Amino acid sequence: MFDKILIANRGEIALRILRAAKELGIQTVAVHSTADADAMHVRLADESVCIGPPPARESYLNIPALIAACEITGADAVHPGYGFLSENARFADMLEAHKIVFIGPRAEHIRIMGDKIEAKRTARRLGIPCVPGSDGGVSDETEAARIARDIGYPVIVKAAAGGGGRGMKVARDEEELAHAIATAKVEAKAAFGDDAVYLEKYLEKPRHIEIQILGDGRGNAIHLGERDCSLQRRHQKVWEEGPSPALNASMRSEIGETCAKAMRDLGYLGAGTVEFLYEDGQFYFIEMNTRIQVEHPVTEMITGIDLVHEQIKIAAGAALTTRQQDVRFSGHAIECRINAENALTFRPSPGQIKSYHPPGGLGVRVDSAAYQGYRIPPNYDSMIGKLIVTGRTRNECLMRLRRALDEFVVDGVDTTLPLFRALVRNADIQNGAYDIHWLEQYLAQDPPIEAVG
Ligand code: MV4
Repeated sequence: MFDKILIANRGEIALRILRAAKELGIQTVAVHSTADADAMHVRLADESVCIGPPPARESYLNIPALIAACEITGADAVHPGYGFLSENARFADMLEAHKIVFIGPRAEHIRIMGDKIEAKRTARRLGIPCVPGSDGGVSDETEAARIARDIGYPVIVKAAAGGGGRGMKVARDEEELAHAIATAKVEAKAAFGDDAVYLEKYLEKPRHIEIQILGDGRGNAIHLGERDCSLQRRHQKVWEEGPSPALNASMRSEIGETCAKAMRDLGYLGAGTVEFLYEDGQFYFIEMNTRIQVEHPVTEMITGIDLVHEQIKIAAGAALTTRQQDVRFSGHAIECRINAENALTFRPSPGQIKSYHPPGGLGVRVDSAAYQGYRIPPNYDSMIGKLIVTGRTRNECLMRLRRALDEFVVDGVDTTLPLFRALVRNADIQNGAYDIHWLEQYLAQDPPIEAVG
C-alpha cells in the first residue's frame, strides 16, 4: 500500500480523497493555489504545498509544480480527483516516468476514451450498444450526406475531441447538415485544435443514464449499477439519482453485465463510468469517463462500497475483492449539487459564507469543504458541496430530501438550494418523469420556481 498520497485537486473532492486515505492509514499531502491557502482540504491534510497563483493553468494544472510537490514531500501516488488533470494521459505518463503512481486508469485507456471516435469504436468492438452513426470520422459533405440518409434525420455532428456537450450540432435535413459539419469543424478546431467530427442519429428525448464500473486490470471487473443524470442545465448536472426511475432490476443487470464484460476484455484498471443515452427501452453508448465522478456518492450510498477506497487499493496493485454476485443494491439515493449561484439565472455568486448549517440525521450526507466564514474564490467552479440523501424507497428519499433541504442554511452568497426546494415538490420529479431536456424547459417557464423555501 502507499505511504503517502498527494491530492491534486481542491474543494469537496480533495476532502473526499483525504478521508479515504486517512481511513486506509495513508499520509496525505494537499496542494493549493494562493487563492486556496485557507481551504479546508489544506487544513485537514498532514502536509501542504502551495503550487502557484490562482489561475488553474498555473497551479492545479501545473504538471511540473505537482511533480516537484511529490518529490519534496516523498508522495508515492497522486489522486487527481475529477476535472483538472484527472483525464490527462500525458500527466499519467509523466508520473509513471517519475515512479509515482497515478491513481486512475492506464494512460492508454485514458487516451482511447478521450478521443470520442476511438472510444465509440472500442465500445462497439467490446459489444456495448452504440448510437447508429458514422464508423469513425466524416471528412466531406457527400460522405456525410450518404451516411445521414442511411441512418435517417435528424442527425447530430459531434467533435472527436469534444465531450460533455461541447462542439455539437443538430441537423434536421441535408441542407442543415452541410452547415452543421462546417461550423462544427471550425468550432472544434478553435476549441480543441482538432477538427475531426463524427455523425450520429439524434435522439430527441433520451434520459442520461451512466453505469459505474470498477476493474483491477487483471481481468476482473464489476458494475455497481446506474445513476440517472438527466436533470442538467447547459451540460452541467444538477441532480443525480440511483436507481434510475426508468429501469428495473433485469434491465440494470443486463446493461451492467455488458459493461462489466467489456471492461474485463479491455483489462480496465480503476473506476470508470460508461455513459448512455436511454430512449424507448434501448441503451446507446455515447462516452466513457475514466475518473471518479462528482456524483459517485449516489452509487456508494446504494451499494455500501467506498469508491475512493477501491480506486486507491486497485492503484496499489490489489485485486478486486468484491464479486459481482456480492454487490447488493439497497434503497434509493439522490444527490443535489449545491452551487454558489443564483438559483434562477445560475450566475456565479462568489463571496464569504456568513452562516453555514448543513443538515444531518439518518440518511443524510453532505460532501463539502465549505465552512462558516469561508470565502469562495471566484477562480474556480462554483460547486460548494453536495447533499446526498438516501431512503429505503424513492419516496422516502424524496421526503427526507425535502426535510434536509429545509434545514440547510447557507447565508452570504446565493445558492442553488431554492431550486432544489422547488424540484423536490414538483410532480414530474416525484413521478420520475423527466428526460435530458426537462430542467431547461422547466426553467424557461414563467415563473419557473413555484415554491422557494
Ligand atoms: C446526443 C444527444 C442526442 N442524440 N447524442 C450532450 C453531452 C454529450 N456527452 C452527449 N450529448 C448528447 N448527445 C445523440 N446521438 C443529446 C445530447 C445531449 C445531452 C446528453 C446528456 C445529458 C444532457 C444532454 C443535453 C443536451 C444534449
